Amino acid sequence: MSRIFSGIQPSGIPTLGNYLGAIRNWVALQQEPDCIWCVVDLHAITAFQDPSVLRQNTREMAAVLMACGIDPDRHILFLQSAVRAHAQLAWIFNCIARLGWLNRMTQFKDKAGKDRENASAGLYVYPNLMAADIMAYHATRVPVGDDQRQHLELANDIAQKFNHDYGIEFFKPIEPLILGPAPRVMSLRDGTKKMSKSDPSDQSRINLNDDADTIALKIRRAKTDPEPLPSEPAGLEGRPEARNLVGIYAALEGTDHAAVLREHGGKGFGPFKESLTDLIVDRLAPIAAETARRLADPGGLDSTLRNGAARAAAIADPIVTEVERVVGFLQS
Ligand code: AQP
Repeated sequence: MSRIFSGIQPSGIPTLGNYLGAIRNWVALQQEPDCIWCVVDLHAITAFQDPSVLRQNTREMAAVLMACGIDPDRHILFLQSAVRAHAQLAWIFNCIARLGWLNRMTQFKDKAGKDRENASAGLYVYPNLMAADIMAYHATRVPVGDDQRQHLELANDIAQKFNHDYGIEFFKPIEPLILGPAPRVMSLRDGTKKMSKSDPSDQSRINLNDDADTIALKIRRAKTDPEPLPSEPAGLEGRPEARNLVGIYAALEGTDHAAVLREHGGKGFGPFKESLTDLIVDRLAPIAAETARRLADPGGLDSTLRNGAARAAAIADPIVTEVERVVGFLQS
């Protein structure tokens, strides 16, 4: 069976988008024998993080993942910065990837915004580090949200060029696993923008640790349009905010847009938002409670992560040492 790898940045409190687009799928994939889950703190510092906030968010992310059902005993859960192989392989990939490839990455354009000259060099080469994360483990299946598809295509370009340049079949193609009915959850303030944990507006997202009152307020304030909900999915065309709320409802209920609209079509947003709030609170409350329980034992949490890092390094170190030998480093 091919190995599964995925990561998440501790760049804030994980959102409903992270949950529906990634974490929930990771939990389902754990029936497979060999999964590696990584809290990617090296990626997080591509935008400045206050050190004490980063430490807090990193523990919180690990606690949330376990609260959602990530199993650090049967699989591996660890912090990216604790395994040096990621940064070592990323440097080699910086020398394989072409500037032209990186220039096409839409996430860089979105995140750098208008002030491109002021973005960190790390943000620009982020996809090379992501390729290293995966290939340091010879992982071939990567569950991600739809927004990461382009980065995985670039990872495959790097793998192919490495194999070609050194005349060796070392890296295998990577397959994105884009799963579930909500591969892209959008902002509550703008239905054309992805919901992000680092969005400056807290009102744009549902955080996995929001309490019931906060969730109710955010959903009540979520942007909508004046029309009632349509009775069929075709009626969501051109209505991104309505489509997003219906999509969230469908994903949490494990159904599709059509079924949600059969039940709620024709209603105004007021009653629909109340039902949606109840559903979100019902699904997230147990996660928030379990996260709090795990955070109350930071020593236990850190020891789980250290153990995960040792097991991850035992896989990655020999692979990266072999890459270094292939490129011609004398001591490898
Ligand atoms: N809105 C989303 N809908 C569906 N999936 C999403 N993911 C993120 N946002 C959504 C998926 O979550 C996984 C982890 O993402 P990440 O933390 O590594 O980076 P990201 O994609 O940049 O996530 P954020 O929340 O937007 O973080 P910031 O704000 O720090 O950039 C990925 O699989 C991603 O697809």
